[in-house]
Amino acid sequence: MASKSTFICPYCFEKHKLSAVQFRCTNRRCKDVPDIEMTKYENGNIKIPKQGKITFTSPSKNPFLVPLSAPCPECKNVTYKRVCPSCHNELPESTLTGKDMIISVVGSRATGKSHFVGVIIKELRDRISISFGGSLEGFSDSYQRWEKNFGNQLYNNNEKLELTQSSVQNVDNGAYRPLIFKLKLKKKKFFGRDEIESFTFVFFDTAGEDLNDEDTMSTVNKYICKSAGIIFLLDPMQIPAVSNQLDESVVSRAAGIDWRKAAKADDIMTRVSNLIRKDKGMSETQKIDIPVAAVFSKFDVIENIVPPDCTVHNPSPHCSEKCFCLSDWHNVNSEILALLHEWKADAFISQLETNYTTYSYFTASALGLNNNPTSDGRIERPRPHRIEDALLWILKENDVIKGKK
Ligand SMILES: Nc1nc2c(ncn2[C@@H]2O[C@H](COP(=O)(O)OP(=O)(O)OP(=O)(O)O)[C@@H](O)[C@H]2O)c(=O)[nH]1
Ligand SMILES: [Mg+2]
Ligand SMILES: [Zn+2]
Ligand SMILES: [Zn+2]
Repeated sequence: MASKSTFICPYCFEKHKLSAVQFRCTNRRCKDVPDIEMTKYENGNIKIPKQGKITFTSPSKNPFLVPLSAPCPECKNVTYKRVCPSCHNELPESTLTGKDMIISVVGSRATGKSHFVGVIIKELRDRISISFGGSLEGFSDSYQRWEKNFGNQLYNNNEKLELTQSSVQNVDNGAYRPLIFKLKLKKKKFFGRDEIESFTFVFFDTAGEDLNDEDTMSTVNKYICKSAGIIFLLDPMQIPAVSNQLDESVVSRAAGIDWRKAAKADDIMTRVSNLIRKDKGMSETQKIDIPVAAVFSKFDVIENIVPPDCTVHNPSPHCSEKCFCLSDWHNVNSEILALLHEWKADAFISQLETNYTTYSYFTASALGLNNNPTSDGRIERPRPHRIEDALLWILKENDVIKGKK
């Protein structure tokens, strides 16, 4: 394994030497001190800083290795909590070893990003990880933040989520502060011995509002450039050739906003591509090698206008087959590409094909069939359709799971 001497924080995106990593005391009885770094990260008022336990560095002889624990200089208790020197957020092990899998979910306003993220995390934990012989654990307070910002609303109150506020105003959403989960997978070894492999997913749920100009994007959305995969959501309600075929009341319940006010998907794709090229110092003509899954969201609403013999109507086979089924994937990809052509979304297709080396088309419904929100925002418990396809494809592209004919 290649060692590295620097890391990039998934919260504030500052680059640091491994030797600069700090520890935070976890002893409840130890004194609280003003935490200027965390206050700044949360856009708080530094004249009335947030209080927190003391942070400190612990010298290491090896610049490629951060000690696992260190004693607090105040109370002498040993702590295992490692934090970023700039923002004081807790750092996962994978950040320090460079094995984070950053999944960026992007798309115009109201395309369904937050519902997608909120539901896929629940599914990963309760179903997807289990069918691949693994488990999903929240890192730090990610699970609690998922419950507060997504889970309670969707699964306890049975209400749809609000549109995400810009990270410039709200630092508590899944856009500014990513949701970090550890996925553990069982890897079959020879001689019947199982080994556990662990991956850290860092989910960013962008606010569509923040994807409207490159200046805001380059400060709040730097993570896109570091992604292991990009899930790009396309809202069929924002395509006139689709919404014209549907009942107006159905469209308004699924749309979230007036589609004429949303930025066009191809414009967002252009901005995202520019941002990545700038960050990586690439020329205009070089293609970007981050896998992009272009996903039609809200499949439940377009179900009846998609030809009935299409594979996309069937439930996703990957989890029950415990592998990524290549034949299903090929069918879905070509069906959705054909629909995009039919619906005159050629500008988006050519943006994707000229800017990226690896891309594929999918569809998903986070809420599930016959679960379009009512006009006052009520839903039944989400029962997603094919929500895992795009993510599993990204895992296949990153060699985490295998594809099978
Ligand atoms: N029928 C149906 N409607 C959905 C689904 N997912 C989202 N919606 C609708 O789309 C609206 C917007 O969804 P969000 O997930 O909030 O959209 P977003 O992309 O996060 O929007 P921003 O945060 O503003 O960028 C919701 O209020 C729902 O009305 C789905 O799976 N099915
Ligand atoms: Mg949102
Ligand atoms: Zn940081
Ligand atoms: Zn202490």
